[in-house]
Amino acid sequence: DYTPRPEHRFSFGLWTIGWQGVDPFGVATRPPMDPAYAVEKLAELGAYGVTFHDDDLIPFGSSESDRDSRIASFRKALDATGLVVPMATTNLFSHPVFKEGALTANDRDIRRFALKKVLRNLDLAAELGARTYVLWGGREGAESGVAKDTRAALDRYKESLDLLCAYVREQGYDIRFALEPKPNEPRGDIFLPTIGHAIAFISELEEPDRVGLNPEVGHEQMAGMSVVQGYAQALWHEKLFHIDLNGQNGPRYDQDLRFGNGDVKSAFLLVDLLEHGGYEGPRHFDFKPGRIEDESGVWESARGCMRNYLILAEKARAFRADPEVAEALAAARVDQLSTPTLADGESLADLRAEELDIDAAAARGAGVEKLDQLALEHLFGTR
Ligand code: GLT
Ligand code: MN
Ligand code: MN
Ligand code: MN
Repeated sequence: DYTPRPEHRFSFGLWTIGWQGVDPFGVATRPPMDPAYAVEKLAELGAYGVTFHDDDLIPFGSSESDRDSRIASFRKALDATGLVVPMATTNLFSHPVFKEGALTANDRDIRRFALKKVLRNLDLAAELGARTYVLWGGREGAESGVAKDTRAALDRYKESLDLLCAYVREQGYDIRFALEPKPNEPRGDIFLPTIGHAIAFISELEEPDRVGLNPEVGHEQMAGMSVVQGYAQALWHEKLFHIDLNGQNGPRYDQDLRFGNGDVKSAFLLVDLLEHGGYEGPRHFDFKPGRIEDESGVWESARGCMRNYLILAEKARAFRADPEVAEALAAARVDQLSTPTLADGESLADLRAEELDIDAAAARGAGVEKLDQLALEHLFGTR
């Protein structure tokens, strides 16, 4: 049975199910959704968590009293349903003030305002118990390289992260930051475009342990990257703090499809990695219910994200438990890769003294086709 339950730790952004369908060519196709209502519906569907941008909860420019009552209504829904807030983030991209950038805007006063906006929502995130704070730099980038000094922008990005890390430490908040890479859209070229760029950037920070990643499936695929290798490398660096699951069909605009739609095989291998590779965070969905749907389609697609995850998790388990798969894995020598190239106590001299039968080694087949076919058949449901 593929019924989502809180112990599966599925979470959704308020901006996902609440997306009204505004795109670059058309206006909203759905009415706004009250955050408290969204919380109730998500709990009903079996999710355990909800995440938000400051502006999802408190529209930009709200008065103090409006802010308080909106937070109170959200809290009330959380308390009533038991839903938690594992992650929060800042909207540093919608308002026109951020059109040229936020933490890396050329204008210093705008950078200071952006940082202040993050600080304010960070306090709320801590109050609501969030352990991860995401930074997606949607407007951090350029269309024309001529008007943006990339090295100075990275200095300012680092400065912001260093200040935020110090703030969190001084406040004693149990929060880590997660950078979300994306190659482009809305900017022509966004800074920290891939998992690899972001990991390299983190190593330059003052408190690198406090900063990791929130990679999104579709964003890596927009860049033509293997999302499975990307997530695996993030895990290897112990940087997979949080994830954005969704679907995408190759390099094109950011589709944010329901998880499972798009590249199904990658979704299968990704779930296998998450379930068996040591990822312990929430299974968070960042998708957009089709603009062509009404509210019932919104909940259908949210349910679909979770069901597809559970179905793929079961398929991954069955794949690994299949004796023929075990045989094919052995034939493909997959386990050999985990054996160090030089054994304990050996030296390079031992390796140099060895003679490889080059012709025999070159003639060996890899055995991958058989294994891959078994994987597909598990996926297709014929095994
Ligand atoms: C925005 C973006 C997402 C990010 C969110 C976090 S907001 O919808 O397209 O990929 O994860 O700021
Ligand atoms: Mn996306
Ligand atoms: Mn998005
Ligand atoms: Mn995302």
